[in-house]
Amino acid sequence: LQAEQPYRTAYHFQSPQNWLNDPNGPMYYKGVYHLFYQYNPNSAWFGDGMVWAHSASYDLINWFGLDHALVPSEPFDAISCWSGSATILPGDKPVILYTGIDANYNQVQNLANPKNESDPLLVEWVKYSRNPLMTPPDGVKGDNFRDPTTAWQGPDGTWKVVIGSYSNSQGMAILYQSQDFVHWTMHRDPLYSSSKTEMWECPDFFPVSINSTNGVDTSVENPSVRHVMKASFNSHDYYIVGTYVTEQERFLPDADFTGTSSDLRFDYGKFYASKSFFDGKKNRRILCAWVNESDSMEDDLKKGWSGLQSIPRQIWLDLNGKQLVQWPVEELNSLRDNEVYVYDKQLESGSVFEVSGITASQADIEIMFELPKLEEAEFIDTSLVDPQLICDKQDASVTGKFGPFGLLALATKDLTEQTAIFFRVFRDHKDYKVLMCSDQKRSSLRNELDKTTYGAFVDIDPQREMVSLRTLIDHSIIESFGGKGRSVITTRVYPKLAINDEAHLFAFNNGSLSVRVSRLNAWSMNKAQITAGGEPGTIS
Ligand code: DQQ
Repeated sequence: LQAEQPYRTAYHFQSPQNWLNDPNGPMYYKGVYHLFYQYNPNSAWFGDGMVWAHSASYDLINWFGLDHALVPSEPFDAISCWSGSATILPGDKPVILYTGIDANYNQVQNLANPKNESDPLLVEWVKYSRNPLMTPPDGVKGDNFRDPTTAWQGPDGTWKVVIGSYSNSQGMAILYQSQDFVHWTMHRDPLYSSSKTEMWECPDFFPVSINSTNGVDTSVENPSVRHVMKASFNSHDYYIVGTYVTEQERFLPDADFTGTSSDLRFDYGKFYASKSFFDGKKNRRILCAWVNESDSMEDDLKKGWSGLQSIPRQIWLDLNGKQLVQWPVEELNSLRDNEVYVYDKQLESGSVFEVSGITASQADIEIMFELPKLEEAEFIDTSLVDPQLICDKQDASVTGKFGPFGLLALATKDLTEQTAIFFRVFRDHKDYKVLMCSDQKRSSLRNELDKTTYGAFVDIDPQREMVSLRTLIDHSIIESFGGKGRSVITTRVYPKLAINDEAHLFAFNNGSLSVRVSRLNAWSMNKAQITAGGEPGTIS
């Protein structure tokens, strides 16, 4: 099958057929991880009739399918069951808040409870009879009111939840409060709003520890945490870090959204509608997201499927307090096999070397670069501020001084096909700037693919730290973590020739100065056991 379907992945979550998008209600409950997700049982395209498909896992990597958890059935979700979140209420009682598209195509918020709380698989869900709990308030259009977050509880016991919206030319998180999780009142002001943003989809609001990579549960509020507000719009997941003033129900970000390329994103490539949850098993916060296709809709019909889930990532606040850091969950390492490594290898200007001995279409690579004579780096052109534009203009074929150097993934032997994930290091006054790029221009001989270049600055000081990259390659998806997870770029590529056993992996340096690979470790990745919800064999 892999021969006929070279773009299917081996260790990313995907469905055997049809369309999937947003992760919904991820949670850890009684020893089991749950992933619900938006799924169209009828087509490889998005459409009416969206359901919450459901898979479960013991390790976030291998998944087994369960019956659909929520399907359109009632007036309050007659057209579709759209995105939402899970909250675990005191007494270990999980509940779901989700958006129903009602019979009039209005967006309303609904509650569902497990039929049997003692079942760790939470297979059956019962919709609350008095749904909907929230309907579009005055001034909010019926199609601008969706995607409830995980709720949190204030010190006085009040429950709070935010809903994504758009009103008065501002994207926003509308705040609702409740004493009993059933009767909800809208707060006077949104928890946060911004005129620099469009409609907010899938907001997420959660605390992060200021001095630990450990996660904290969503209701934690004390001086050792700060808060993150994330919103999905403009095809990306943007976030701001700030202080949550519980008594006033205000979120005070360190810096507002600006609507420019300097806004922080979880991922500077393809990664949308993400959702995080607190994993009480390992005291960490986990982030997962939908990664859509870059081929045409006709291709999706031909393939019969569309959409992947990212590898779940642990997420925490950088020690500098300015941004988040992400790293694939450690459980992914259990799929690593056949390690090959290279230590202390000089990469002269213009050199390319093949990393052989692994399945290059299904691999995990960690590489660290040392830059001798750092002071010889070229000065950055300060008129260029948008990293994505710099990466596009100065793509992998354009020689600089330090850079481009990095990896050529899913490449043919002769390099006609290649996806280049690379760095450039610039001087900026007395400091340095590290640019990370993912260049898809030569990723496939096929046309009619979206081959947009992606780029981001990586907040590391190359005087103190090596320039590092971890890249996960899985047939048609490449997830790259720069600077130990400070900037992440995910991309989708569809090589024509560099598929399966014909795919190769190289390290390269196309800069005029030589760089040193201090170390490279690469692994073939085994296939994960994944069955999606609603398939034959599903547990019901
Ligand atoms: N996808 C869902 C919506 C959400 C959007 C519908 C984000 O609830 O706003 O599938 O991708």
